[in-house]
Amino acid sequence: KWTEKERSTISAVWEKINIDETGPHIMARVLIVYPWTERYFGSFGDIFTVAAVLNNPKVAAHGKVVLTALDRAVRNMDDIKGVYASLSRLHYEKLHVDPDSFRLLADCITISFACKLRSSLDPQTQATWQKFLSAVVDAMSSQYY
Ligand code: ZNH
Repeated sequence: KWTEKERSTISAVWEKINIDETGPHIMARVLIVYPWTERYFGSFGDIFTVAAVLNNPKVAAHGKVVLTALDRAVRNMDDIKGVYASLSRLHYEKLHVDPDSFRLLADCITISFACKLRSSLDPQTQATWQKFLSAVVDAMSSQYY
């Protein structure tokens, strides 16, 4: 499914990302740009203003959790559906996350990565990276009925 060029491009992008630095940025971006996604995070306390989102340690921690899960997909590119089967079920059955929001999160990931990588995220690299994230979004949606 992936060409050697795609594999090396995806790995090269991923290697430039520090989960502890970029994870919090991603989660804050989703909550600020798409504020209705707040509804899933009732246990996170105050995330009702931009400043509160940016200073909330649970938001930051959750961003690291999500990027750590993305690391598993990068390391298992040939079985992304298998990697995320149980996580998909959790988001469907227990968390009731609208699968459309996986796409919103994916866009925030790309934008946060672009802020970090600047010109090295050239159009061709972005295309390959987004293809990878589409596979992640599909896999996260795979257990929805
Ligand atoms: Zn999610 C959780 C991943 C998306 C919401 N997540 C979670 C976890 C993980 C994840 C790993 C943990 C689990 C356990 O603990 O077991 N996510 C993920 C991924 C993705 C996601 C990979 C994609 C890409 N999510 C998402 C979205 C949303 C969410 C989009 C909404 C908006 N999650 C969520 C919640 C939770 C989770 C709410 C729970 C949290 C807490 O802590 O409570």
